[in-house]
Amino acid sequence: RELEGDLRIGLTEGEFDIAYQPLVDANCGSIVAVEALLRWERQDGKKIGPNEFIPVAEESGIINPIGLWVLRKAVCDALRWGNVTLSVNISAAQLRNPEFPIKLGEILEETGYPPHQLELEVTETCLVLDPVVAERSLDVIRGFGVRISLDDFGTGYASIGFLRQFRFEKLKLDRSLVVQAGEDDGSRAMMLSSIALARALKMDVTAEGVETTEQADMVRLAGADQIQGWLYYKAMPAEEIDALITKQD
Ligand code: G
Ligand code: G
Ligand code: MN
Ligand code: NA
Repeated sequence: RELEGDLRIGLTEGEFDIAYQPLVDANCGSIVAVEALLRWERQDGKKIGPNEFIPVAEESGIINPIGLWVLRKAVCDALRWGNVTLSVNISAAQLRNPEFPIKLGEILEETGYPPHQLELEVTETCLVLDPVVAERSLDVIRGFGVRISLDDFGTGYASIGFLRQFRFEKLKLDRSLVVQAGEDDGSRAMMLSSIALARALKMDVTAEGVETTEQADMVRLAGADQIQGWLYYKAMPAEEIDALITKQD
């Protein structure tokens, strides 16, 4: 309860910020996208991670204004980054909110951000709780030209039918699957067949949490389109992305 009140104060007092983690093209290594990752530093200097506060924000509903703040801020930052794709995490409570697609449309219109350069990351739990509402919202969002990616794939139970039903534009292979694929044959088979399936369904594939060159080689050979991980870049402030992209162009 206390954290919930602090989240409200944090939002009005400007305690939130966004760090961006680049995604690189698996073959040439250039930055093709960035993922927005929410950061919270309270007045007293204490940093609290999203894994801790997002669940509280979801339960209390304050994730809705926070999520819109993230979208607006990220889109404004990303306007400076040319044709780099912007990826934003969306939680279940946001997707269940019928206002969400309307607000998203307003943000796109007010900022003039190109919708096809925006990607929303959803997780399986976002969709299984209320698949009918979720699918309706996703249809509206896709109508704007925004892409949808399935985050954390390999950690849950997402079935083949599920992938077909929601026709995600991208699959993000979870770090745990990438790590395990380098360690045992069963996990490796899962990683290989997940990528093959995604590609057969015309989805883009990003491998997450790549920390070693061995993992990078493995997922590249398996057919991943993009790689995200500390081997290349950690999440960083917007100003550092400005500099990286200026250098790359
Ligand atoms: O980098 P990191 O520790 O920040 O992220 C931890 C988790 O928090 C990830 O699962 C990520 O998807 C989630 N997360 C980060 N930023 C946001 C956000 O803006 N909205 C939502 N809903 N989740 C986020
Ligand atoms: O759940 P989601 O994929 O949205 O969250 C991404 C999370 O993974 C963030 O917490 C981010 O900081 C973290 N992350 C990104 N790259 C790496 C990596 O190479 N290694 C580890 N351990 N974590 C990573
Ligand atoms: Mn994500
Ligand atoms: Na993930």
